[in-house]
Amino acid sequence: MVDILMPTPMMPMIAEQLARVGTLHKLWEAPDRAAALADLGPRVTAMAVGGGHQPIDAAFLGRFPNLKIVSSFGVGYDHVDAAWAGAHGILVTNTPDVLNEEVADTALGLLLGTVRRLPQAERYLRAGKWLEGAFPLSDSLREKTIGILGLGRIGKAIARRCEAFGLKVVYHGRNAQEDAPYLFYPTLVGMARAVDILLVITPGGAGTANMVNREVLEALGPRGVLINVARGSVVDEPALIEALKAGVIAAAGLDVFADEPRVPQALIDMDNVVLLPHVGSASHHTRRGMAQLVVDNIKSFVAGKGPLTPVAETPWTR
Ligand code: NAP
Ligand code: 8YV
Repeated sequence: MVDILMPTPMMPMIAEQLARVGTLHKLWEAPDRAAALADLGPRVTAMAVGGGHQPIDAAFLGRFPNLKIVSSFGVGYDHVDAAWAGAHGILVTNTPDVLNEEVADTALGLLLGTVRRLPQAERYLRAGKWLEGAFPLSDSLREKTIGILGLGRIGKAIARRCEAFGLKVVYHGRNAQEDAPYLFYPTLVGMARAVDILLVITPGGAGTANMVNREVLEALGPRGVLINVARGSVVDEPALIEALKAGVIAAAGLDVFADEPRVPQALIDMDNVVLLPHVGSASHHTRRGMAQLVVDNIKSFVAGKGPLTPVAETPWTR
């Protein structure tokens, strides 16, 4: 039997199924964490990790000399040091594709909510203010251009929805994509200058840290709207707060933050932002699909068939 470690709680269906694949160790239930780690360290060959806030870094991974696979919940895996894992022969898997449409739906909901000020309008009604007069007119999606930073699997699902809403779609990434029917901007600042809405859906991590900085926000301009459904780390959060306060941009819709679940009070206090608690993929349907993929990666690996969805840093040759 393989020994499988789960460092933090995950969806019950993951634990139930993994307990049938091998001996499952729930680290958070151990009365003495240090003793449990010392005991399990050499035995653990597989690990299932949440997309949460505990970093699965080199210091942690280094405690498991026989670890072969880390199956991570979520498509983004910036909480896992996949480069270190790859260099030490450990596979990392994530949960791509099964969440594309859900996250794209959330992104469009956040976009509409932010531009049309729907949460603010709802608060207005609940506060009884409609009796005193109509809610003020809002900005509109009509005749607008949206720039997508990160035209990947989810970015493309968002782009298709934006087209249906009549938006003009353009994009920026490290590479122009020949088969994408949208205008490519080779620089982020150049794209920000040209669009009304900047929507961020890249991976997090060092490669994208603080990409959306003061210069980009200034280029987006005083009528510009920022939507971030990627990672908080992609946006310079203090610069964003300053930009929103000073009218450098008009509004922001944020599903992700630099230090989740802590959200700066300055953002909570602002009326020109819409804030969501990282719910991009958070439906029963989609979370079940992601959970199943976490299990299936480990099952497939244990059965000698290799991982189903290895990340780029830990390629697998069948
Ligand atoms: P993906 O298919 O790998 O797409 C990522 C895109 O980002 C690619 O188009 C890539 O294009 C671009 N990119 C990567 N590094 C870049 C850089 N340094 N500068 C500019 N562009 C860069 O990933 P996905 O499946 O669409 O997921 C994207 C991310 O969304 C995840 O990693 C996660 O962080 C986030 N996410 C958030 C939620 C949520 O709940 N809010 C849910 C799911 C995912 P190039 O290679 O051409 O640069
Ligand atoms: C998850 C996400 O909510 O897949 C991702 O990258 O951000 C979300 O779908 C998160 O990973 C789980 O906490």
